[in-house]
Amino acid sequence: MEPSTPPQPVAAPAIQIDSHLDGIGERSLADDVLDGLTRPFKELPPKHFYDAHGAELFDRICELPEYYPTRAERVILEERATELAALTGAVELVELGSGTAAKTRVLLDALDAAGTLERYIPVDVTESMVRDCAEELIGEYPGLRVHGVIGDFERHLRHIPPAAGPRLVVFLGGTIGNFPPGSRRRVLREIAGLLGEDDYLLMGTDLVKDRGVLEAAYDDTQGVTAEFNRNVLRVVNRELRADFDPEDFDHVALFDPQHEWIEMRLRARREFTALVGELDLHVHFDEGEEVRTEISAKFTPERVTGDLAAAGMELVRWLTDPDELFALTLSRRAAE
Ligand code: AVJ
Repeated sequence: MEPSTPPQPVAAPAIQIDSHLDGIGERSLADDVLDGLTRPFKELPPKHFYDAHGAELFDRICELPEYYPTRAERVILEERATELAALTGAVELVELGSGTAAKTRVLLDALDAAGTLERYIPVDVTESMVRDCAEELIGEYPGLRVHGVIGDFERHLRHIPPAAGPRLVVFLGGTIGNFPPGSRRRVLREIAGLLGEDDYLLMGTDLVKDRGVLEAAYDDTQGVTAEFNRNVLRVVNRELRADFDPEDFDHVALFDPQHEWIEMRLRARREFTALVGELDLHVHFDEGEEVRTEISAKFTPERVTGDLAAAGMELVRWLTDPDELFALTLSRRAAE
């Protein structure tokens, strides 16, 4: 008989990454362009800003003197992470739209210091960012496991692995504000579906404030936001063989006080017709005609609690920075 070794326990790999993207992403751009650019009031959804160049421009936006949300949110995290770790006792952190996970480390540090941290679950459409960040994090936090989910948080939340213990789901940056009220509640309801009895949601929302401050944050003097806005046309040109000249458009950012949201638009400087090759579609613009490219909702405490309640969640903590520019809310599923 062969000498046999006793069965060894197989160590779970530190990094696991599952991809749920299957080329449907490109189809969604084609659908969005066909729908959005043939409407009487043209519109493109903001998710198409973020190719590699767009992600880089967004990182530059976060450093701009006018763009306060990133800094304000970081201040709140730095001040409250220890308290959040103690309160949630989370063993795992699920992050929706993780990107480079820059602010996440503040929370990981606090959970690590509390001795509960076991697993980080980043959910993002950009696989390279999730991979790079997973490699870095397992080096920084010995024993941490990273389970990346490559997908779109509007479509792939059901692929998030089941909780291994109390979990904290984080949705930072104010991205929830990119959804108009109806879809916002739908997204929140889906997120609520990820929460068990012992789980919490930590969500960032930008707050209603002086119009000048808001508009400056979306129309910086260096023109970085304008380039970010025009980048959606470069994405459409490349992915759908279109011939837009981004320089044919002015960047517009306006606060709509009735809806309490910022609207970004691209305004045609002249009349022209563009061709979207992949769709065999001619798109006509009059001089001065606009495409809405983003709404970014600004919240009051009432609106946040109302939206959470409509999605079956209740507020546990309202956390804000000293200047009350931005809020982080900790919430959980409401008792039935
Ligand atoms: C990443 C969606 C939160 O709405 O403030 C920044 C994107 N747009 N400047 C925001 C953005 C213009 C940003 N979010």
